[in-house]
Amino acid sequence: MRQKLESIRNDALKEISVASDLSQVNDIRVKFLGKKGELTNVLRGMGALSADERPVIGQLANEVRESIEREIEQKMSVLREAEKLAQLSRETIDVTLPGRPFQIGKRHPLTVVLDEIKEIFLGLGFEIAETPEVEVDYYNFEALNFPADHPARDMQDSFYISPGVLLRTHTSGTQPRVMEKRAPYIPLKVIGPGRVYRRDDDATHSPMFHQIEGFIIDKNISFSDLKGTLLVVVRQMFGEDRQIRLRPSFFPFTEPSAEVDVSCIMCNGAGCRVCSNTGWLEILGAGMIHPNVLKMSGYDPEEVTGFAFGLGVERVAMLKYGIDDLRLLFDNDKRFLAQF
Ligand code: FA5
Repeated sequence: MRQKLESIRNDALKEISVASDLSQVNDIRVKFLGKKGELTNVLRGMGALSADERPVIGQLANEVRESIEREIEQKMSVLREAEKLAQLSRETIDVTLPGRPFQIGKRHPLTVVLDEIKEIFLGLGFEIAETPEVEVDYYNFEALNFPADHPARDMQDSFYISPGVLLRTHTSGTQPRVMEKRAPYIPLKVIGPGRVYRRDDDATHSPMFHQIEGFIIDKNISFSDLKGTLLVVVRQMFGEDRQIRLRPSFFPFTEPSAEVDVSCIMCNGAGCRVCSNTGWLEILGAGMIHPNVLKMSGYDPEEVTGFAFGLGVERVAMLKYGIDDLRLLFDNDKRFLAQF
């Protein structure tokens, strides 16, 4: 048995030394050390040995196994190294190939439009206020002269977080929030940009959209100040040949109130898909701040007056870039977004 073990060792080491690739070495491992391998077979016969011989032969068998395993490991690492070197010599690098271009990101078209509008108002001396998107009933409705159960609340049917707390339906809450902090300071000239939420969903209405609230409070502010300011802003935004049109409307927090349209930039008023063949696109609601609203937030309507407006940012982007479905702005298709 001793001889048998020695000859297994010699045969295995000889075969390992001439093996030329990893799969051959693996076959050798199976042949000698595997479940049905030669060494394993010899060990199975150990039961027949005497009690004296068994530990001696057992120790020798372990030595033989260890020396074969060691040799296999060494050979494998030599072969792996050789394979790596061979692969490196096969691979050549062509340093004259052009590099991969980096993709440079861009601002979202809505961010571009928002920044542009903010810039125009900052130039006119407005300050920017930030107010919360999750709003309490008081600032979204009550302080804007919408008492509980007022039917005008239905037009903005909304997403409630809990009773009395909702995702704001417009940015008009900026008015009472800023006024009650600053009253009786004049002149107050503020814009409040941000996201708003409504139960709407079609080509020109999204459930989440952006508005920019704007308002001025001072002595002797009149409706013509509102009209003049809006005309200046629209012309800076869309070009000097744009016209605006004011249509009578109703908001509980302004009196009188108006919806404001801009002559369509795509067809110059002739009628097209973007403006639904009317020649005009509604971009904002506006009016003179209602005396109740001024009073509730600490201003004296006998002393001061003010105007306010709420501009739809997506509508401005549609008009500026000729987009006929506002939902494209939120689909996150890079082929669409990369155009702006
Ligand atoms: C308001 O939200 C008023 N808070 C505006 C206002 C402010 C009036 C201050 C008076 C004084 P309105 O619901 O009309 O008004 O919305 C204003 C603008 O937001 C619209 O002209 C339109 O451009 C845009 N808008 C309204 N709903 C959506 C919608 N679902 N998706 C995209 N834009 C919308």
